[in-house]
Amino acid sequence: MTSSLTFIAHSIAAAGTALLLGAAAMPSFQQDPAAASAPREIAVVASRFAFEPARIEVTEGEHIRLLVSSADGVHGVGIKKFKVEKTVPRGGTQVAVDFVASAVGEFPILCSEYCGKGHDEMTGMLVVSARK
Ligand SMILES: [Cu+2]
Repeated sequence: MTSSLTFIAHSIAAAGTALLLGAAAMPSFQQDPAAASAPREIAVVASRFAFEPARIEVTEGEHIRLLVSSADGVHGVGIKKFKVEKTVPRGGTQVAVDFVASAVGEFPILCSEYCGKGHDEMTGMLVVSARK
């Protein structure tokens, strides 16, 4: 019984929906907030031609979930270092992008879908600082 509940909770987390509900229902998710099990969610809005926030600061080893939505047309979000590559549809639907910030440094966040004449300038920066 316990293992099937755990499986269900993991399925909810993997689907990227109702994570907070899942965490509330499953106290095991909250036993160590610093641990990698519960991702840190960061909302990002893509628009012509910028990401907001343009600079995202995280700590090495953190499990990050970017919730990316578009304020206008189709965009993409790409962070090559962490093999992130997702299309962000028009209409404001949030796309969940999960990764572990496993390397220290500054990594460009690029729009991976051509979105107009400012597309090439549409960049953000993921800043991963060393764990203290
Ligand atoms: Cu774009």
